[in-house]
Amino acid sequence: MNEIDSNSLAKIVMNWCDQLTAISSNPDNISRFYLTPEHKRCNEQVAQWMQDAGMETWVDAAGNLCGRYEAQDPCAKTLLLASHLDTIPNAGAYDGILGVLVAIAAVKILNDSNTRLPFAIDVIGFGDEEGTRFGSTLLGSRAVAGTWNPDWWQLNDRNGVSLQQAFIDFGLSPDEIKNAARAPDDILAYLEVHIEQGPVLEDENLALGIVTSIAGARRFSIDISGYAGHAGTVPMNMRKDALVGAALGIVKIETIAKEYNVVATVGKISCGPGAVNVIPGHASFTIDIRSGDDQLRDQALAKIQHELDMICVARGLSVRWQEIHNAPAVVCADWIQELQTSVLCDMDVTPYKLMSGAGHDAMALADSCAVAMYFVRCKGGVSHHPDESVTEADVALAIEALSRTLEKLSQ
Ligand code: HGY
Ligand code: MN
Ligand code: MN
Repeated sequence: MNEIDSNSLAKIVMNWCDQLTAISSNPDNISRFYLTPEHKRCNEQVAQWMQDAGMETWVDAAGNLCGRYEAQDPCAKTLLLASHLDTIPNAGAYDGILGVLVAIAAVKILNDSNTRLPFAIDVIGFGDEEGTRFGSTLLGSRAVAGTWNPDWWQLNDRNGVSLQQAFIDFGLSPDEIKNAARAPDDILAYLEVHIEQGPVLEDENLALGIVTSIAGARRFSIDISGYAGHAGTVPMNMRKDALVGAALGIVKIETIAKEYNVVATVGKISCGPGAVNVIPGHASFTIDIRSGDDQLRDQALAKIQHELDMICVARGLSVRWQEIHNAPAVVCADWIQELQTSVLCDMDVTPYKLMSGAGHDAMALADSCAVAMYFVRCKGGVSHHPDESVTEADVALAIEALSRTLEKLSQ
């Protein structure tokens, strides 16, 4: 492995990350959502970098950007190197993005040395991992896994645009979504490079890590209905205040999550009619609950649902739960973890293994093939925040590790 390749490529990848920060729906921060003009511009820009690295590119039926580097044998299986190009609102520059660009760099090393492998490589930039626009997540990777759920077509964004309409507006045909699916037999494996989004590697003073498993996540939107009323005339003990019911429920969520040692987050809340002098008649909020142990997570969830029911009964409120996402915990393939371990040992990097609390597109592809991930250290473990950062040196090691992994997979 030529040392200069990965160092010079790391500089290029960091510059690419910087360039993509400018492709945002908000001039003041990084916000790039599924099936938007920014998604299209990002696909076009990254496709150019893929083509320069010797790949044929296309946008699949789900809006994912794909780049293909052919094998020696056109009938060979395909290795998927992927991550996502969409972001949360006010995002950092590396969540998802880094994995796609590091994969392009690894292919560029092959192309520059006219090397063809016994498998093809498809680099995929998924269009929607975060679920920011429509609430449900892993939409792009689930289309590739062939597990698209037609119920999703009716999901609406905050402007009331349905996923189905957004497809049409983006130039895609909802009827053709099945064309994005990859036949599991055609896939050699799935490998993703991603920032850790946590503090462990930095704490261990390590640049890279091998992911053992990915926590399972379930997301719900919860609607509480009470009765709107005059803030000045309705006595406190006669109110059906939906927001107070939600607030008490949210505190319970935190308490139960700690009790069960799972993680649960209420990331969005709203109430209505939304006037300073009106008792809220309805309140809506989301919950994202995760654990490496799906059963434990579901036990905690059942307790939360029971407690929220009790609060609502006591206050004359009603509650409705709608599940918007359910991704079981995933275990990364042992055989690839062993290969990753030998790669890092060859690089004199401690082959540190860790679990992922964050969700990733690898979860969706686990239905189709063996999946594995490398984590890259990120400063302070900060992510889902503009302060998210990685070092060029760590990116160079990630490129080298991925390139060596391709070599070992070829043997
Ligand atoms: O929410 C997650 O875990 C991921 O960053 N989408
Ligand atoms: Mn994320
Ligand atoms: Mn991510």
